[in-house]
Amino acid sequence: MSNDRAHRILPTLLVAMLLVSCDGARESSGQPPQAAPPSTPASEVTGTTRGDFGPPQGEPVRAVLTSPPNVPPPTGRDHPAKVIVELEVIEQEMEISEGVKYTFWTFGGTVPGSFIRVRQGDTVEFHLKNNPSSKMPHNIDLHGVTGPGGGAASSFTAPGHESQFTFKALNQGLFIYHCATAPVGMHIANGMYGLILVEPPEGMKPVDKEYYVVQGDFYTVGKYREKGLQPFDMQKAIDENPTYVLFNGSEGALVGDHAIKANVGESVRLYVGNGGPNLVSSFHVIGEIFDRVRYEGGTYYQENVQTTLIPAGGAAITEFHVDVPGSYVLVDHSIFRAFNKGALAILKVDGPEDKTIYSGKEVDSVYLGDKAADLAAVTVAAEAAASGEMTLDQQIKAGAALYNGTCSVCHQDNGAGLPDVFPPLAGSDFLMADPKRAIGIVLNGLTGPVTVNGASFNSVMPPMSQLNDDEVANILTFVMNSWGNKGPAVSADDVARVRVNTQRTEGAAH
Ligand code: HEC
Ligand SMILES: [Cu+2]
Repeated sequence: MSNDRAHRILPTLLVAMLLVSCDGARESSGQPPQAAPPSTPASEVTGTTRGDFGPPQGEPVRAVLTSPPNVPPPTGRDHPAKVIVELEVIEQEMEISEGVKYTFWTFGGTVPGSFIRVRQGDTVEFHLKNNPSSKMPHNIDLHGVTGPGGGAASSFTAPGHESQFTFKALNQGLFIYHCATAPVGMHIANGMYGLILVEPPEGMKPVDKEYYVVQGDFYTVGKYREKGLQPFDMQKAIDENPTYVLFNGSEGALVGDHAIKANVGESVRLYVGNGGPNLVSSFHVIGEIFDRVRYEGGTYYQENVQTTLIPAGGAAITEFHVDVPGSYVLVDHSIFRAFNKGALAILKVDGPEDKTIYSGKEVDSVYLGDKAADLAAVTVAAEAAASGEMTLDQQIKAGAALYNGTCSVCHQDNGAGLPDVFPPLAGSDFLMADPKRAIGIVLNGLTGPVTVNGASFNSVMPPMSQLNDDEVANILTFVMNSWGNKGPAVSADDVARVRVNTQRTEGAAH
């Protein structure tokens, strides 16, 4: 028996032995999700079956490519075909966060790149174009390709050129593709990845909604949400210290009007990838349980899963039903990434309540924080500040948006605080007595007894030094000019001076 064959048969034997030994084990668990094609011998019914179903039949077909979060329709074929894929590399500036631009390198103009869907056994004729406006050469390594470099060796493409190679999609599954041109890490960090689904011969089980989501980590010279065009930071990338961790390449990609949607009672399938380049994803949907996960994008599935691990350069297919309306939050459950680096997306479910499943009180702000706010005012202020024409009113509006979800959780929406716990900011004599001191309070936090308007507090405010200078300035300007307060405007330079002159212990955030 050849090594290769042993690999294929051994898992079958092991599964068979396990099933025999644990009487009454549910037949479905760990079994292949779909029946094998009729022609496959029983001994070969494992996920490792390679699907060479002979030469392509019929006229060549052109693959339908879609931009995220959309997924192409099923191939709907019962025979192998020749499938032509045309993908163009485009380097372009796009928004990575509200008011923050980044020069992305893309497959098809989006991050992740276009979704490719073929059937196991198809012969894929791949055309890679590199737009004439590109500055860099690029290529493609598809993890669904059997052959050296996954296509990379045959697809090196200079700006304004096109290359072509052909492969047979032997293995079914969900695969990452990415650029593999040196420096590889930089090409991936700039957004050069996407997913290719190789359907099983009998197709995927029909569901009501399918979506395409890929996580990636990004490295900018500026701090998180620092406005303007941000260059790539090679040292942060080497240190694996991302500024942003994002779904679909932008903080705004899947929130607000761009949230993915479903209706109560529907089944949802998410094709989820992780482009990396560095981080592993603990993919979770807050408020949902995956009925099934085809972990690692392979053939086997796990059931009733809370969080699934998606390696860099890997994928998973998650399936669930939505029973109750509301906002479901997709996160990387390495949770600082969700709330402080952007790894957050929304699935908005509409339809009637079902109080037998969930009582129905929905508080969006618990998990959404400032993502529920409209941060456009922040961009307006940043642009005005850049041209030296920011008005007090613009700064207050930007500060209001940022206060919401940042300070409001403790000091409350109306600035009144909570008796004995959080001091008021509205009408605070302590705050207004020394406006500059407030900058230090936000950057470094506050502990120990304080007296505000005659009431004493002795609690802890955590340092909020993750906020950038503009954000602190805008928030404090808003706070000092709201709810009856009448104070000065705080500038980003004021904040920068306090930040620089603050001694912090080794390792503390700046
Ligand atoms: C996690 C809760 C929490 C958050 C979030 C928070 N604070 Fe505080 N803040 C406190 C507490 C508690 C105190 C009192 C600390 C003490 O007793 O020493 C305080 C005190 C203050 C004070 C001085 C006392 C007063 O009422 O004038 C200011 C000013 C202030 N916070 C501003 C802010 C601003 C601006 C933000 C948002 C950037 C913010 N805080 C976010 C809990 C919080
Ligand atoms: Cu590239």
